Amino acid sequence: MEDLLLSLRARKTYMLLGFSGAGKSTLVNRLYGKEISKTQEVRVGDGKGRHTTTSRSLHQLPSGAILLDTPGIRGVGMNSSASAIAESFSDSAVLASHCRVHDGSHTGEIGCAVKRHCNQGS
Ligand SMILES: Nc1nc2c(ncn2[C@@H]2O[C@H](COP(=O)(O)OP(=O)(O)O)[C@@H](O)[C@H]2O)c(=O)[nH]1
Ligand SMILES: [Mg+2]
Ligand SMILES: [Zn+2]
Repeated sequence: MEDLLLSLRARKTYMLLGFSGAGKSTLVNRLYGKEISKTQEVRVGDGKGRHTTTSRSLHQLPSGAILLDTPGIRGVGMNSSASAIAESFSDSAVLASHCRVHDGSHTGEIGCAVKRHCNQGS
């Protein structure tokens, strides 16, 4: 815990990511030195977390480092709206507007600007 605390720099924000019940909020509390984020026993039966943390929350440690506690993830999917995806990946959306095929899959069409950019590795 001491090594972890020392590695967290003031004015930097660190995000805790992990499955529900992994111990993210417990870690926030330990680092802070008191109970500032609610934790919850994992469910008896399947041992999964209960999603006690339902929203993201920012906690500033006495050292000035900032922790972002998040609700656990049970899975990751692309279930947001098309506009939300376009917003999140706006760089790709701009590139896609330069593709020769306008409603392509960007997986290998001739003249695909997205693919070209990815292949450049930048
Ligand atoms: N055995 C063990 N239990 C832990 C550890 N860290 C957290 N827990 C327990 O795991 C449960 C879920 O912790 P919580 O911090 O709420 O998980 P979160 O959903 O990732 O925020 C609680 O009952 C904690 O007391 C750990 O390092 N070891
Ligand atoms: Mg939590
Ligand atoms: Zn394309």
